[in-house]
Amino acid sequence: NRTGFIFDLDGVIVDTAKYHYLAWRKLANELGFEFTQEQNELFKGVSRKRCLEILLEIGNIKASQEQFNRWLVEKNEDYLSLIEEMDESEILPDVLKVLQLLKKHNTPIALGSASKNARPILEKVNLLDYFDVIVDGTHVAKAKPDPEVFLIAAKQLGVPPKDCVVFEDAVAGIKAANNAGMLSIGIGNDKVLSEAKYVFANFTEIDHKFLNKLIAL
Ligand code: B16
Ligand code: MG
Repeated sequence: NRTGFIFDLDGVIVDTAKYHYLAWRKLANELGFEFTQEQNELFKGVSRKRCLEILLEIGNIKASQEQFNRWLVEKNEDYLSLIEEMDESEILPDVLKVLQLLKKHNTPIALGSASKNARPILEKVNLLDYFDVIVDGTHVAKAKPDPEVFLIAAKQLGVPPKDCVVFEDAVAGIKAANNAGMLSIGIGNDKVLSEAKYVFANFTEIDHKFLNKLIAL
């Protein structure tokens, strides 16, 4: 059987978390409260709607459905203007090297992201061509830690879930990969991502030998 590789986007391929943070902080400040980098950690891998719910809980703010939806749109417009200038230079270290190696072996590759902006971001950083399948926030009903996003990706790749490897930076994403019965690889802090099968600080720490083993699983 072939191994399918599924990549999360934010925090794995690019660091868009900093732009999400700036857009959420702007909204919080407009509403009269602070939003810290630390609080932004809670937003990683979490859907846009759920992020706004948490933000309003932090600010102790109640909103009508209409107002809630307006803030969702406003935050996304600010976020889109922040990522407008993104280019290849924002691809995280050695991501390209790993994608190239996988491509060389004709490995099925998917994106599994909570973001509704995933496709335009891949376009901006010029990585669209590496992905056989893109499953993002526009395709899923249930957010990570639900395994839906990764199960759809596996299905579209034509690879059984047990033969898939997932790269994730968020706790919810590692849980989603485990719930899908896939091999989870955390990218980031091993204390935070302790539920992952393996953890690496970033892709520069993953060597060829390990990748070749995964390809031949
Ligand atoms: P959007 P990932 C996630 O991307 C981000 O980690 C999370 O912070 C964000 O709220 C979510 O996408 C939705 O993003 O507002 O662009 O639809 O890590 O799953 O690639
Ligand atoms: Mg992520």
